[in-house]
Amino acid sequence: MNRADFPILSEKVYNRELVYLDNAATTQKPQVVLDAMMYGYTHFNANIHRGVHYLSQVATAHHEEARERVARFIGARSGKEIIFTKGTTDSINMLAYSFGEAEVREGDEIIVSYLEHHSNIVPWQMLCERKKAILKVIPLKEDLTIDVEAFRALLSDRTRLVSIAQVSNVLGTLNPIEAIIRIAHERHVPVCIDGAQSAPHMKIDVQELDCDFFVCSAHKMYAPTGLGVLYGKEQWLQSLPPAEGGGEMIEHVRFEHTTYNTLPYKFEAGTPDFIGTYALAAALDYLDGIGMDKIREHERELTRYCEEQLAGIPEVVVYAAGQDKYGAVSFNVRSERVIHPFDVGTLLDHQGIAVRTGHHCAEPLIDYLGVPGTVRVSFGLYNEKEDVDRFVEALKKAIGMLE
Ligand code: 7TS
Repeated sequence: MNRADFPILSEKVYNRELVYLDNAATTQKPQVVLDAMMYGYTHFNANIHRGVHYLSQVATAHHEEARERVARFIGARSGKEIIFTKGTTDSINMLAYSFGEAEVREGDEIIVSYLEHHSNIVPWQMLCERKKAILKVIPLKEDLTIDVEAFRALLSDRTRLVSIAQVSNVLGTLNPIEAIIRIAHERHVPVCIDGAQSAPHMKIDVQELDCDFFVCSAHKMYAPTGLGVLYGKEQWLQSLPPAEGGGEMIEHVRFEHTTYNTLPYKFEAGTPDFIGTYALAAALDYLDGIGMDKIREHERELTRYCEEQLAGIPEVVVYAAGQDKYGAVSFNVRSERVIHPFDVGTLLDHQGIAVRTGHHCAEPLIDYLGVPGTVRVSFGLYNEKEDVDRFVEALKKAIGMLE
């Protein structure tokens, strides 16, 4: 789908046509996004908000329009609820600091799940260390799905926040976040959704989900890198303290006392990536132009097809096999033993197939699977069945060489 819009996909690697199947790590950029970056630097590069001059006003207007564009894309009530950050990791760290300062005391509890990316574990661990709070972990069922009943039992009067991924970056599976949010809210516990792996693949509506916070990365959504979003319900963002100090986040600065800016600027210290936000808006226009539902169905179909093809190779073990997947499939090759995923990845790479191998920054889940890592193929909107065919053919060749 729309492959011709992505110039990098015509690159050759090792003199072969590139098959890019590492989209969960980062996505390639369509020409409209590359053009937006170039347009921004060519026509309105000037620092925003602080300038009276023409270029600064144009740059500010584009940046604020981009904020409204993001709000529409994820169904937020307004741009006041959209904080621009450096990415998902930065968003979660910012939230862990800000929420932690205001809401977490000694003996309180934060809940995450077993299959989180390190970005949704370590910032909470650091908070727990700082505050002498306790990190609790929702276990998985045998089929690697989230154990919702176990989650219900983990909630207590000391639970302050639940933070969980919508889609697993390793398994590609969709977590039951509607149930998690409903059950948490019955106990008046707020929920943060890590949307790094869902926002690129499906329509997001934070109001319908009723999550309290939602985070994602622009670079996984066909937009520039170094940019992300922290969505928070306005009443939460109003009450939480800023995580970082500096320019722009202030109202007045006196040595005796500083007062803070209004939302969303209270959380945005320093010069933001205002060219990146302009290009992000172009990426979101591009995605909506195709239609997020169409993208979701196209990628679901690709993962289904990929699993079908892998099922025909006896040495391949797919994780969470048979479950609906949103963009990613993880597997290993076993003959006498598990062949190290790095070896499989290297042999695929030499045939022009870009996949990711290792723990995918989710070591607890990989330990739970009892393997050194997995090989992960992950799809973007531009992938086609022919990419799967070329990958499967290359994998069969690799297995032949390794056995
Ligand atoms: N959360 C999830 C679920 C992710 O998949 C990732 C990145 C992050 C958070 C962190 O995002 P960042 O943009 O701040 O780095 N996941 C991956 C991956 O699976 N392979 O490379 C990066």
